[in-house]
Amino acid sequence: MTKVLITGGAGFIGSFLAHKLVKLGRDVTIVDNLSMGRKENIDDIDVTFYQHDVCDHQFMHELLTKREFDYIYYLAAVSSVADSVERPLETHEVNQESVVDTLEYIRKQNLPIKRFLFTSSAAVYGNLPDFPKQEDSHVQPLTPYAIDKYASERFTIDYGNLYGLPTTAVRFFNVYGPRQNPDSPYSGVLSIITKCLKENKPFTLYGDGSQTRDFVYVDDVVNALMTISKQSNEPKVYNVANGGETPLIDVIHTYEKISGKQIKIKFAESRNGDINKSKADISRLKEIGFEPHWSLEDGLKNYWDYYAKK
Ligand code: UD2
Repeated sequence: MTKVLITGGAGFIGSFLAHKLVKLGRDVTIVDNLSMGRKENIDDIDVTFYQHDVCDHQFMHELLTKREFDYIYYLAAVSSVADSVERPLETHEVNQESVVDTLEYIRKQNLPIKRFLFTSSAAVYGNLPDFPKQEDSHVQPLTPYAIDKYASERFTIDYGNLYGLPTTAVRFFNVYGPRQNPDSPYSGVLSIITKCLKENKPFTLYGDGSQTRDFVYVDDVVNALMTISKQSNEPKVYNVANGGETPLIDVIHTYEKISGKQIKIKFAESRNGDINKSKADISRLKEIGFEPHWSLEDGLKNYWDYYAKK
């Protein structure tokens, strides 16, 4: 049976990936310290779960040797940019050192992996004018989070180029869907809007709502990861996005229609460093056979239905 490790597998994206892989009959192991993830995200699937920190190198080494995974999806991270600005050294240990340590251990021990996939972020592109963002557009990592994501992504690719490890990295754009944790002010904006709609609470809109994002539904993200990990090509980076661009205010109005509810908007100053326009060029992903299946409207419908049913 194919053995898969998902670090961060109890989190929002990781748990969707775990559900899909279990459905496909894979033997799935999850390492997650539950700092952002939740155990209930994976309670209903048959996985081996370790509540553990990926920074515990000894633990990770023993696990990697014992299980000899075929596929490793590296999603464990401190995903809050604000947190990385507050605690650059601690977040660096998770967002970069743990990744390099894992790659190095695989190299030194000659572990027989089929694919190591690291999840990076559109944050690496920063605020430069290149548009839409292509994988070889200029980068401008502006925060410790973005610096670590970029460096880990480069290490991942380099371990492929220098030592022949089968590696890949992806850059996530604005992923949304059920189970995204809305509890931090820096959580995905759609998880916050969903919570406000559900609880009839006002939503604080930073800026005038004209800022655009490339929103991609979590189901499409999982399909993109599956498509990418099947490739046996040289180490590459892929944008994972929908390839569309929607102003935030339009998203809010669409969601209001779908939910049949009106949201009370409190306008506030734009956030420091907020990006005005974001959109991915996903031709590289399309070249290997991926097509996004979820329009923003369908994704939002599914998202809302998930809560309506609960
Ligand atoms: C995303 C990533 C972030 C980093 C960044 C790089 C998420 C959740 N965040 O930030 O980690 O990679 O891209 O570019 O994927 N907003 C509001 N009200 C709120 C919350 C947000 O108006 O309560 C606005 C926010 O100011 C921004 C937009 O909504 O203009 C999207 O915010 P976000 O935090 O979901 O995502 P983003 O693209 O800023």
